[in-house]
This record gives sequence, C-alpha cells and structure tokens, in this order.
Amino acid sequence: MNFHVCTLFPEMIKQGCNTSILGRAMEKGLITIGTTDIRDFSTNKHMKVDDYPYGGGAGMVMQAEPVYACVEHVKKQLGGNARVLYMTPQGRTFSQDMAQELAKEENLIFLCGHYEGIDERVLEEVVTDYVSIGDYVLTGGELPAMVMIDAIARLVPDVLHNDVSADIETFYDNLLEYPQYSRPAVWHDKEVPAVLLSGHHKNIEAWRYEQSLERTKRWRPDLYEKHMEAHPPVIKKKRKKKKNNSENK
Ligand code: 6GU
Repeated sequence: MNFHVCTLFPEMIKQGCNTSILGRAMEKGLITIGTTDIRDFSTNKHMKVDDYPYGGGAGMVMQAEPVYACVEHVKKQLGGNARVLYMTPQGRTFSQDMAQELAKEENLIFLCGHYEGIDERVLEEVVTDYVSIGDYVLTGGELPAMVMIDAIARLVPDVLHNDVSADIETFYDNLLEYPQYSRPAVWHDKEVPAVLLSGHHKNIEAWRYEQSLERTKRWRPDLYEKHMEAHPPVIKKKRKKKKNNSENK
C-alpha cells in the first residue's frame, strides 16, 4: 500500500514514520510513505505559497495553484485516481472503521494545510474526503496524517508480525482491550490474576471477555451499547452454557 503526503513540512512526515513498526513495514516493502513539498510548486520567485485572505481577517491562506500542481503531480506519479484526503478539523472524525475501509485502497494521498487553511477552489477540485482526527484545532495537517497512516498501515497484511493481534484488540467489536500482565507474577504486592497462570485457555478467554465487557461498560458506555446491540444477551447465555466455562468460575 502506498501513502503519499503533500505538505510544506516533508521532514516532519519522514522523521515521524521511519521508526519501529512502520519503518520495518517500509523495509519489507509492504508499504511506501512518500512526501512531496508543496513549496516546490510555487509559481512565485520567492517560493511563496500563501497570501492574505480576500475579505480580510487573521492569518494567511495557502494559494490554489501550488496545491493543485502538487496534488496533480502526485496523482500522475501514482498512475491513477487515488483518493485525496484533506486533513481538517471540519472533516468527518477518523475512526477504526474508517481506517479499515481506507486500508483496502492501493494508494492514498494526504493533503496537509497550514496557516488559516487552503483556498476553497482547489479543495473543491481535488479533495475526495475531508477528515478530522478529533474536536480540537492543530497547527497543521501533518500530525493528523501521521496518526492516520499509523492506524491504516498496521491493518495492512503482514505489517504486524502477530496477524491475529489487529483483530482481538481495542475497538474490535466495539470492546476495549482486557488488561495485560507480564513477569514478575508479584509486583508491589500486586498479584497477576490467578486465572492467567492456570494455563486453562477456555477460562482465560472467558475472563478476558468479561474484563473487556466490564471496562467498556464503565469507561465507554457508548461503545458498550453498540456491542450489546450487535450481540444480544442470547448469544452470551449460550457461551455460559459451555460446561468448562461455568464449572471453573
Ligand atoms: Cl485533520 N487538521 C488540523 N489542522 N487540525 C485538526 C485536525 C486536522 N483534526 C483535529 N484537529
């Protein structure tokens, strides 16, 4: 899968994406993360890409032509009509579902704005999706693009070494993840829950599911409701009927 970022700060993207799991995914050729500097497409002799807003007001606006030329250049490079995601607090809020949907694409272009935004006319022509990462304002679209690339790239097959882990974690089925423990078995007088040391896989699975339900109910009642809608109690009664679940509780 290919990610491409149109930005005034390509170094920020390159620095932020070349470590750890994303770095390894790039080395393995599972993903590419390219950047193109919008400033390279300035038509101004001082390489300016912004100007005062018509009608007045604070700040500067990124001009249409350099943004247009940059995105069209990248589109041509990718050899198709890739989706163009504009990072803006006015967009649809990014979610795990959206990450899953975008992970099916072969190419994604991220357009990062700065200052007071980008001339509306070029947005109308090139943008396919307006995306926000939450209800707060950032100074530019680079961090949101990196957040999205991270969330999407880890869903690309083979990026995570443990291919089940993307499925059984937080937000899968609208549940938060159960608590995890590692050695030592006692730390600061706190013991690891006994069931996890039992080696009894069915019981461990049941305990983890209970923990996930409990946490979700307590911390994210909105998600809990969604989960219960999709899994009415009938299904859970069936689970409990299994002999070795109830006997060892
Ligand atoms: Cl996607 N961009 C900017 N500039 N600010 C944001 C955002 C995006 N999402 C939340 N705040």
